[in-house]
Amino acid sequence: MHERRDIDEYSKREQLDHYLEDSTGEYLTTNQGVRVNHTDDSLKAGERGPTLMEDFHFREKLTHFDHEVIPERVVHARGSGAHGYFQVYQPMADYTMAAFLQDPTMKTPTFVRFSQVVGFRGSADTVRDVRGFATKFYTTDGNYDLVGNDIPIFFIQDAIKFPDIVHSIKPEPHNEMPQASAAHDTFWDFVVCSPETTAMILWLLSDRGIHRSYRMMQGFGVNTFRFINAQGKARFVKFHWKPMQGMAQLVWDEAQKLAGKDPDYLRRDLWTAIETGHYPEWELGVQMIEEEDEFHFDFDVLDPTKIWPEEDVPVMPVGKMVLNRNPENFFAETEQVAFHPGNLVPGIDVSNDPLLQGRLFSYLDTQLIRLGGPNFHEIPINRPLAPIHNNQRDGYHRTQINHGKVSYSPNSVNDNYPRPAPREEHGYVHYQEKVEGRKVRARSESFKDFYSQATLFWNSMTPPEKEHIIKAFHFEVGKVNDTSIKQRVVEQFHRVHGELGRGIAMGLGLPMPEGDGGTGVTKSSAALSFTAFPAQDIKTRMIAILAAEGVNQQELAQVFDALHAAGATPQIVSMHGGMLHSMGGEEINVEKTFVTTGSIMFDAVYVPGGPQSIEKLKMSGDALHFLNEAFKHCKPIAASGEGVELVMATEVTGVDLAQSGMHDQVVADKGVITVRKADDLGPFIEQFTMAIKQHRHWEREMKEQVPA
Ligand code: HDD
Repeated sequence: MHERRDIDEYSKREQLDHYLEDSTGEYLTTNQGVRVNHTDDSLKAGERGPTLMEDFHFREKLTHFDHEVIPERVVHARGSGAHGYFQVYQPMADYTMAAFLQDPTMKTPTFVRFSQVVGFRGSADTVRDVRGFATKFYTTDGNYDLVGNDIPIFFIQDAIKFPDIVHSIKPEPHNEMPQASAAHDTFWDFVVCSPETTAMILWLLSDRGIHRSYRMMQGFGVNTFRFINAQGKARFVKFHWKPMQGMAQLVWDEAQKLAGKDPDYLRRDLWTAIETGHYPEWELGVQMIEEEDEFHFDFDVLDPTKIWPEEDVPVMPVGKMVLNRNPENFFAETEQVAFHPGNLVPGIDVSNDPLLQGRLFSYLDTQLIRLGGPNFHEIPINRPLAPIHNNQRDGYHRTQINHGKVSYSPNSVNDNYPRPAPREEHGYVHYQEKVEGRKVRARSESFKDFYSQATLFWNSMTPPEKEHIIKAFHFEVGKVNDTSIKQRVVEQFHRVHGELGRGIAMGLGLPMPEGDGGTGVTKSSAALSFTAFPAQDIKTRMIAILAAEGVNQQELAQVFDALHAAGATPQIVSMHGGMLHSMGGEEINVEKTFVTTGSIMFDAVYVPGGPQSIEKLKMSGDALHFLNEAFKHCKPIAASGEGVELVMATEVTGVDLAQSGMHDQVVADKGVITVRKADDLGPFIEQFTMAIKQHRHWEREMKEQVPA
């Protein structure tokens, strides 16, 4: 009688492929399916006369066009999506009855949308921002959405303040400036008026605010949820996504330039990785706290501005997600996908986290305006693979054709179908938490420590990470016009740590804050630093190879092939497109020119030798700028043979280079790898590969003196 919830039935999200349209070999038609015989001119009264109302093809086409935009998301408007699947490592039945967390052989289809929070839909990818990481699991028990971010905490503790924080960070209402940026008065006014934002500001101003790739960032469910097992036992949980690609960041100067040169930088990166078969992967993990331990920590488990330090509550690995398919159509899938933290499946429930409670209202509500009515679950990307049966009917854009005359419950006409399902038939049963209290508009006292975890975060940063945070303050708060707000920022963050407060004051040219500052917290947590997630390989890293006519083909080919074999993407960059000729006359295809690219689009740069090529590159301001900029951005630079002379012609400073006469000795200093002459570039390539894996070489203390 009831449909079987068979795993195989669900193993392919491609079931929905019958919604795909392919016009190849087809005639052009109207939306009524009528073939059109001419489409380049409207129907007119005479060749030079007015267009006629009766031109149904013209009117239909224009009317559709006039209505083809929908409201963008009020937050997270800009984003990119990808399809994939999730597989659990081992049954999680002890903790949760969630069907997709039981069978290691089962692949649950997923769709992920990564996003920026603040900017409009057409804004740049690489702005400093929190990034959304929303995952829809099309499980056998219905859709489950994990709607998270790349930062594990939030700015505010209660959802009622969400419109306020968003209004403050969005462009200012009188002149709609600045776009996609927190660097303005209203945001920092909100910050100093709301000390609960303190810890999240540090995360945002750290390197986590400018990730190199969506593929190289962590994700977090942020709010506290519950796992419920079949016996009805509940535990508090927090969700983590760990990128198997390791983490990598941009530097601020680079992020700003990328916003101009390639505003689609993160979108392109994700798309290209999937197109080229480098499927990004994340490990799902959970932190769990027993209900009886709820009050045993120095943070409140319901407070979304707090992490659960991994040293206190370890992350248990749960399974792996692979993203392996790009959307067919951006609008149909990525734009129309609708997430909701309240899309829960049996085995997962919410907590009383007051931010989450408000979210449970907001997401459904926002889709009604954005997607134009209550039937957005019928849009293919939002449809569950589990069947839908209920008595909901009609409404805008209804596509389902319901059978029969029964649309109410209980009924006897249809033997009371569709019937509620008991728990053992996977009916969702809400966790029976005991709740009592007075109705109050109030904040729990246990939420009111706004500084200890900010200090914990600060303590956990390496010296370069601390420097980046302080410089980020100089930029963000340096753009604030109101001096009293700036002064209050200094004081607020002086309370986190004296070093931080003084560092901010120094760059802003403000009076030094009084006292030592700080909270006295000395604890740190290794998992909070970028260094906790090193890359294991150089796959998908973009490597520029600077070359001109007369390049040394042997050197170029050895390095190119080795990088390519390691999964990196080497690309020849030169002054003009088309073909180059090597010293030996071989033809070499130029992939990018100094006009179409820049060092900011690459993770590392290599200069092969060839006297003629190097003489030409030395005369090119673009080539010299390329290297200077890569150096300043702390990227690996490698040069062999005469290539070393190009590095010497730049302003690169404070590093040892291979001197002429050293021949096959490889010199590796602060990520600059050079060799003068070698038949076998193996050891050179090895050093270069290690430097690429490390990604940034912060130890270049002279980099500030290099123009870029
Ligand atoms: Fe939210 C979108 C993540 C707090 C209200 N949110 C949205 C998206 C993500 C998050 C990733 C984009 C989903 C997509 O790609 O379509 N939001 C978070 C996280 C939060 C958070 C991790 C803190 C734990 N959000 C939050 C609060 C509210 C909202 C407190 C309101 C009470 N969020 C929304 C929204 C959006 C949204 C207005 C805009 C578009 C949408 O929902 O579909 O409802």
